[in-house]
Amino acid sequence: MTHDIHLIGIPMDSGKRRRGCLMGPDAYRTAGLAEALSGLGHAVTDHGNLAPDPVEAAPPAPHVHAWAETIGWTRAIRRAAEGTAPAGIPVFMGGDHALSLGSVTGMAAVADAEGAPLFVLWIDAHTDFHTPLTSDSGNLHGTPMGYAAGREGFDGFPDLAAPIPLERVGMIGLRSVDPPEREALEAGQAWLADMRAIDEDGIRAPLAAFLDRVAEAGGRLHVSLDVDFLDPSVAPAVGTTVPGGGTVREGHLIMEMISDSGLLRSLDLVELNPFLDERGRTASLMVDLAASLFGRRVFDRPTRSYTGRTQ
Ligand code: EXY
Ligand code: MN
Ligand code: MN
Ligand code: MN
Repeated sequence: MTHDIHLIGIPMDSGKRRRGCLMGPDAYRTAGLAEALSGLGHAVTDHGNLAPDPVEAAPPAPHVHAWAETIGWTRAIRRAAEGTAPAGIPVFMGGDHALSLGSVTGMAAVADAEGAPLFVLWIDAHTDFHTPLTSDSGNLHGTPMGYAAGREGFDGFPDLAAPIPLERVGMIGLRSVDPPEREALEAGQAWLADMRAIDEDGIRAPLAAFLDRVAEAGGRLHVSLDVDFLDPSVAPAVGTTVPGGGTVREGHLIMEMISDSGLLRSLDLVELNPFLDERGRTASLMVDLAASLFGRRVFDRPTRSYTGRTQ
């Protein structure tokens, strides 16, 4: 199946203090993302790069970094999501993970209008479930899922038409979760697969159960892929590396299973910092993973239903 894919460049660096993600969109272009996807038969449109809306706003606490700039980005990204998603599958090329403040909430509004509940698969070492007031770092790239799920503390950000309930959130690759995030998540219904779960059960069985939940609900899936899901040995170009991450093959299996499910609605590619890369190897790996998500295969496999049986 081919899609109309809309590449949206988001050179956003306001989610943290270390700079470099602003070069991300052009790194994906240089690594051939559009060509990889059009080579699979998809119609690919590159919409160029967004810029943040001008915003004046005081942060809720002095340690919170780039509050007004991040609100400005969130508004612009939501508009872009709502403007392009009806025509196909948006790919939000980051830029840091604070871009999901706009992409996830924009896609939730689009999915609401389409009558298909949006689920989110957060592929990340981190849960990014802080609020500005629970975050010690004050880096807003650690908060997008907190905002999208409707947590308090984001006054000044766009109102949420539809917060995403935790039973519609899956997180995989977790291995660096702060106490306030763990307390807030442990009580809820999110599907959480930390690296211990992957060590013990692999990718397939747990992910199939989550995809089954999406399919049974008639939902659609927003995939948010953070470079730091991957082990730093294979993906060094990210500012928040955490040892003990996913392998290249685990990354591809996740992408191929989502692709086989037919549930994909939108994609974030986030936290790539080309300044930290080695001859573009991380950018190229992210492009390869996106190609698996959009149908690249070695051989076609028998389609598996997500009740775990092979047809
Ligand atoms: N939880 C830590 C913080 O809030 O500062 C680290 C967050 C890293 C966020 C990156 C995007 O995944
Ligand atoms: Mn900054
Ligand atoms: Mn993240
Ligand atoms: Mn992360």
